[in-house]
Amino acid sequence: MMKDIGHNTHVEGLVFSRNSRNSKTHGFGIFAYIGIPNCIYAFKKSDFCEAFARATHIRLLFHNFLWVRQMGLEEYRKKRDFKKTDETKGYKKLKGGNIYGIQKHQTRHLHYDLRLEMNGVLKSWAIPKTPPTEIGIKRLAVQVEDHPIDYSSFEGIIPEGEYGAGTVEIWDKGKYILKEKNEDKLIFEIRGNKLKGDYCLVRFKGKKNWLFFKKK
Ligand SMILES: [Mn+2]
Repeated sequence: MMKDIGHNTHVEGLVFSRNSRNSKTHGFGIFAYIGIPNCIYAFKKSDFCEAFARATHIRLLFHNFLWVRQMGLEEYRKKRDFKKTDETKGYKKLKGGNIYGIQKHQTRHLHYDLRLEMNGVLKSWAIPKTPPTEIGIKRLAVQVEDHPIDYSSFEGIIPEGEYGAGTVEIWDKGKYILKEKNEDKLIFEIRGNKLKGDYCLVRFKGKKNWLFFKKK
């Protein structure tokens, strides 16, 4: 069930499952999940795997069978019961393209969720106050779990008792252009309806706390 894997195909998961074709050795059935974000990569060194890894830019790190957990949507999925919420499971293959968005999320505590598409997911920060449209206002932005790309178009009601229960509406949307990026700092131009111009996210305390502000 291998699909054609071009250079631009976003291969996000690879699962080898054991099956015993003969009694002494284990065969490995290979299933490539294309466009499913954040599965677990599992490799066994073989010519096939090397070719596959080359074609998909996945690096083989070890010679033996191993599992490498990718940063991703496990946390997003773990928190949600998709039988009860209309939020996306995030299995769709999507192209996206520098998506920027802010969702107003009315839960027990009103906040604004900033989304920036990066590496096949939406990096996400919860901002407890109105996002800054002017220079000189700095907002706390708490990094939260990555969200699927199609979450950016989600509006609706998350039922009572579910994670994030309340209403979600799109507050701003558009594109962004990344200008500078390191571990602790992102500078990017936002091209939205409400936010426009150069913005900065700077980590300031602990791992999850960032400051979000418009740049001079
Ligand atoms: Mn939220």
